[in-house]
Amino acid sequence: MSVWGTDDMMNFHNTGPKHDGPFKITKKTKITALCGAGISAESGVPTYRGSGGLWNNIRIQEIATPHGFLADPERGWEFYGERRKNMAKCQPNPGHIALAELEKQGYDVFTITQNIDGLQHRAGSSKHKVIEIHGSLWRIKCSNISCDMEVFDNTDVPIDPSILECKICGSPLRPAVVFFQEMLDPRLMAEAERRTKETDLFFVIGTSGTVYPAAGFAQIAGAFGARVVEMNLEETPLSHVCDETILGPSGETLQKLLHELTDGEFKF
Ligand code: BV8
Repeated sequence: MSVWGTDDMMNFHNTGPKHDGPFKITKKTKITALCGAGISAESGVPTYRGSGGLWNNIRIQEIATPHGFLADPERGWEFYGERRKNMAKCQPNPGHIALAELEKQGYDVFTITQNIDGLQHRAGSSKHKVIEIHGSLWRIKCSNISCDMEVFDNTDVPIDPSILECKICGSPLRPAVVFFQEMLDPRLMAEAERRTKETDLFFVIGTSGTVYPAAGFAQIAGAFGARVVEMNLEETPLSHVCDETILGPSGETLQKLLHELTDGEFKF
């Protein structure tokens, strides 16, 4: 596994456990990107951990768990409403745009994002090419798991508090995101796993690799023969399962790498 900066980009090589020697991307290469908050950091969306991280200032148990949210939905919506307000001002950055452009230029690329900010869709990636594995802050659902109210889109900022009660069962409505201690959608998990297992090139972009089961996709990809390339500002607990770790902001490193690996064909 090699750790090197963006200026080594030109002599892209691989000393990872499974793959060695340079490689190229063609239109037949199956590419999958597992993304975390780091890919949105350059858009102004705060990350969760590290300096300025969202989780530094709140007790996760009280806000981002089902029982914590239900104990005080008003406090929950204060936290999530503030995040919606900030996210609404953010634009996709070259990291998101590189993945969307890769699809537009005819490459076989799929994104599994842990992010709930909707920026990969806004960058232009097709809906069926992005799995929001931890849900979306722009969708709302009933907190009562046995209620059959449909999840619905809502991008109002600020959100009208009078709508935050379920019309069917009277329970509080909540953001359609995956809280801690909550199962991920099994259909999304199955689709993400299927795609990961058939991937040739697996990017791990801007994630601390601390939250499971999402972080596990990097291991699965490697185990099923993919070349795993991490892009981050620093090494992470996933670095040891990656063939390479490229240090630098993903808004710069991703497009440089893709340009290099397609012999200059990919550019935007
Ligand atoms: C579940 C949505 C079954 C809400 C989130 C003990 C060990 C292992 C696992 C567990 C455990 N105890 C409990 C668990 C399971 C738990 C878990 O993994 N906990 C961890 C913290 C120990 N997982 C769960 O609970 C999951 N469900 O397992 O169900 C179950 C059922 C019942 C009981 C138990 C288990 C649900 C997990 C989903 C939680 N939801 N968010 C919200 O956002 O409010 S978590 C949150 O973390 C986000 O989803 C986020 O996406 C995710 C991962 O974080 P990252 O995206 O990686 O962000 P982070 O800030 O951490 O890192 C940013 C990275 O970017 C850094 O590395 C930084 O260097 C880099 N970076 C910064 N700038 C840039 C950059 N890189 C490149 N360029 C830049 N410019």
